[in-house]
Amino acid sequence: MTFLLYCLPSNYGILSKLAGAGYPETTMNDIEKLKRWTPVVVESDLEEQLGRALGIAPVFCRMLVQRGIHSVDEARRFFHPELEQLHSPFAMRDMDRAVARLEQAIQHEERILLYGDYDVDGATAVAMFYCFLERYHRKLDYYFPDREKEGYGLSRAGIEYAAQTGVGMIIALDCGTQAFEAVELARARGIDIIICDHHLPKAALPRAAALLNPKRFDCEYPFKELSGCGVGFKLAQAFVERQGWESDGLRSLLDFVVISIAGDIVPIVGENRVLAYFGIQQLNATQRPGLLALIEQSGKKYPLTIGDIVFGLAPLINAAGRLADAEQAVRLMLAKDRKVAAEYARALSRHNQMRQMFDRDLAKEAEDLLKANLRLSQQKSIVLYEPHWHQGVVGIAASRLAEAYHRPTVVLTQCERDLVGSARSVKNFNIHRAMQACDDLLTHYGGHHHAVGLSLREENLEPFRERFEAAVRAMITEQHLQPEIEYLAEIGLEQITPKFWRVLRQFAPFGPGNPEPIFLSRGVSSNGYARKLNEHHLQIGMWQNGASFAGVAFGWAAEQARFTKRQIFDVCYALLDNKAHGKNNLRLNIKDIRFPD
Ligand SMILES: [Mn+2]
Repeated sequence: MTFLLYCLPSNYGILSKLAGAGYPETTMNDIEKLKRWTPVVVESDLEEQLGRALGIAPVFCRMLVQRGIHSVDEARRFFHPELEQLHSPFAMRDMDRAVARLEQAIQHEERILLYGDYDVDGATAVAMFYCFLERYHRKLDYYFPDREKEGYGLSRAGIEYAAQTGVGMIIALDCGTQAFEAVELARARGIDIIICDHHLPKAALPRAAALLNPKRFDCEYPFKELSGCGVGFKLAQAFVERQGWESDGLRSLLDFVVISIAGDIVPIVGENRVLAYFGIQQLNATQRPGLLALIEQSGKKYPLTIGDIVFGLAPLINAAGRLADAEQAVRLMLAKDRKVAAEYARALSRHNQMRQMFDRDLAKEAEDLLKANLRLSQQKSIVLYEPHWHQGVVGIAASRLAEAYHRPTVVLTQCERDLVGSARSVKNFNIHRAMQACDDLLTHYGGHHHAVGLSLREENLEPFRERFEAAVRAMITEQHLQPEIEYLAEIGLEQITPKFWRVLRQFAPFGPGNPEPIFLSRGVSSNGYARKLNEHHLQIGMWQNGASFAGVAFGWAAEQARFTKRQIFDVCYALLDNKAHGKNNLRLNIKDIRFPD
C-alpha cells in the first residue's frame, strides 16, 4: 500500500503538495493551529559518549542516538553499510520450505506464476523476482489482479488463471497473508503457493506451502520492516546461498528493491538502510532500458534521491495499477529495448495525468463535503464517501486529507455492491487498531499501523462512521491532532559550513525512520529579498553572524510584504541541495517561520 506521510523525505512542504492537488490552504479554524516546535530529545549521556569517541559535532551525535545508534561500532556500520550486514534469510520462518519448494519447481521445470499486488511495491517485487528467476528458469509468467473486479490480493480469478495455464507453483509477492480462500482454492487445484508478504497477519494464517512474512507472530526474523519486494529479495538471497553461489549477482536487483522501499514508505533503518544505500547507487547506475525510460519520463535529475522515487518514479508505476493494470508497469520495467521502453513510459505518464485529474476532482468534492459538514470540527476522524470517486485515487486522497486536517481519515467509493476504500493515519496513531474496533462492520480490512485498506456493506456505513469515530476518540490524544515540527538542534546560520554539509550527507539516504534533520535558527535577519516563485511559494534571503542563505518557504507567498530589510524572525528548516544548479548550492527548505509578536 502506498501513501504519503508527514515524514516524507522531500523538498516539498505539506502546503505545496496540498496546494498542488487543489486542497485548501486554510483549514477549519480550530484545526488550523500554530505548529508546535519541539526539540528532538535524546539521552544526553549517550550523545556525549559518542561525541568523545567519534569526534564529530554534537548535533550529529544527537542524530545518531535518535536513530538508535549507541556505540562506535553501530555508528561505523551506519556510516559504512555493507551487504554482509544483511541478515541471514534463513532466520525467516518458512524460508527452508520456500527454498526447497522453489528448487523443486526449477528442477522439474514447473510453470511458475509470479502474483503481485498492483501498487509500486508489488509491481517492483514481480519485476525483481522475474529478473532474478529468468536466469535459471524459463517457464515464467506473472499476474496482477484487476483492482476493480478482483480487488486486493490473491483472487479466485488469479488462481483459475494459474490452473488454466498449467502453473505448478505461485509466488505471491506483497500480498497473500490473509488469502485464506484463494490458498484453499489453489490447494484444490493442486497448486502450491509461496507467500512473500509484509502485511499484518490475523491470528490464523492460510495454509500455504510457505508463508514468508517477518510480521508473523511466530517469525523471529530480526528486522520487521522489509517491503514486500524486500521479502521477495530475501527469498532470492536464500536461494542463491543454498546453491552455494556468490551473492554478487543479487546486488543488481537492488534498483528494484530501493524503488519499493521508497514507494511503500517503509522506514529506512536497519536492513532497509543497507538495501536502500546500495539500491540507490544501483538505480543511479542502472542500465535497464525500462528503468532508464521511467527515470527520463519522470523528469528527475541525477543523482536520484529517495524523494525523486517517491515523487517521480513511484507515481508513474502506481498510475498503471490505479488506472489501467499493473502489468503495464512490469512490462516497462522488464523491457529490453529502449524504444519500446520509451513508448511504455509515455503510456504510464498519460495514465498518471489522468490520475492527477481524478485526484483534483476528488479533492474539490471532498473539500465541499467537509465544508458542508458542521459536525466535523467537533470530530476526531474523517469518513467520506461518494459512489463515483475513482477507486485508484482514494488512497492518495485519504493521505492528503489526513495530512491537511490532522485526523485519521477514511475515503470510500463504491465497488459493485460494497463500499471500498483507504484509511490513512496521523503521526504515531495506530489506525489498524481503530479498525479492529469496527471488525464486525467491515467485510474486509488489512494493512499497516498507518494505512489500511477496507471494504464494507453500504448499510454499515453510518454505524461504521460512528464506531470509528468513537474508537479514534478513545485512543487519540491532543498531540496526535496538532501538527508538530521536531527540530534536531538550534544552530546559527554560520554553523552551516561545507564540512557540516559533508558530514550530514553521510546520513543519506534519508526517509522515514531516518528523517532529514530540521534545524532552528533564532533571530535571523531578512536581507530584504523576497520573491514569489509562483502563487504559493516564496524565495527569501536571510543572514546571521556573517553567513547568508536563500531559502524557499512553501505556502508563504501571501506573506511576501513582511520580509522587509532587517526584519528579524525565527526559522525552522531542512537543508536542500539544489541539484538544478549543477554544483553544490545549499538552500534552506523552510518548514515554518515565526515573527516576533
Ligand atoms: Mn507493500
